[in-house]
Amino acid sequence: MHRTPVYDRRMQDTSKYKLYSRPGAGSVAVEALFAVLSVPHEIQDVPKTDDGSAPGWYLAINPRGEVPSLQLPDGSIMTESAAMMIHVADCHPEAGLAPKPGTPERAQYLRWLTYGAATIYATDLRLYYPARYSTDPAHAAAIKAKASQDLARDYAILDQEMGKGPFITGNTMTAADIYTAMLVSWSDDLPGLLKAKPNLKKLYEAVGRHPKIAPVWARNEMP
Ligand SMILES: N[C@@H](CCC(=O)N[C@@H](CS)C(=O)NCC(=O)O)C(=O)O
Repeated sequence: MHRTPVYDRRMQDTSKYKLYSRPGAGSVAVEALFAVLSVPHEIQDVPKTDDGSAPGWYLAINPRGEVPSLQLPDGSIMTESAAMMIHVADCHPEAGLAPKPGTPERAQYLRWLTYGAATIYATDLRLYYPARYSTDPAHAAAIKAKASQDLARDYAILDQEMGKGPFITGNTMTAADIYTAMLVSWSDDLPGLLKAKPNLKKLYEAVGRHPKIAPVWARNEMP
C-alpha cells in the first residue's frame, strides 16, 4: 500500500511548534530546549486510553503511539526525540546549544545524543515496559533485571568518557546535556546513580538549575 511520506503531508500551518507530550516523558527534553531558546510552542498532552495505549487520533500522528511527536511550523510531523533535539538546536545556531558541524565538539555531541537515544533510552524502555520484550509474560522480571544491569554499565561508560564536564563538551551546555539529564532522571535508583557517578551528577544538577529549565522540570515533576 502506498503511503504519503510524513514529510509531504501538510497539515494546517500553525506558525509555531506543537509538542505532543506527556508529563515526565521523552518530550521533557524538547520542552526544555524550547524554553532555553525562548521558542514559542504549544504543548499538547496525549492521554492514555484505559488499556494504556495511545488514543486513535494520536496514532494518525505517530503510528507507534509514542511521545514525543513534534509538529513543525510548516505543519509537518517529526518523531524521535534525539532527532528533534538536533533539528531544533540547529535551527537556532546563535544560542550555541549545538556545536558547529565539522568540529570535534560536534562529533562528541552527536555521539552522546545518539548514545542516549539508542542505548540508554532503549534500555529504559526494557526496564519500564519489560512485557513488550518477550512473548512469554514470565520473562518480564528477568528482562527488567537485565535492563537495570545494562543501564548501570552504560551510565558508567558515559560518566567515565565524558570527563569532568560539567557538560559533555566541557563548560558549555548543549542539547545533548539536556537530553542526558532527562534520561538520568528516569533512573530506577537516582540517588544511587548520582552518588556513584560524579560527572553525571554535575551534569544533572547543572542542567536542572538552569533558570529556564528549572520551571520545565517542575512542571513535569522531575525528581
Ligand atoms: N524512540 C522514541 C521512543 C519514544 C518512547 O518510547 N516514548 C515513551 C515515553 S518516554 C512512550 O511513549 N511510551 C508509551 C508507550 O509506548 O505506550 C523517541 O526517542 O522519541
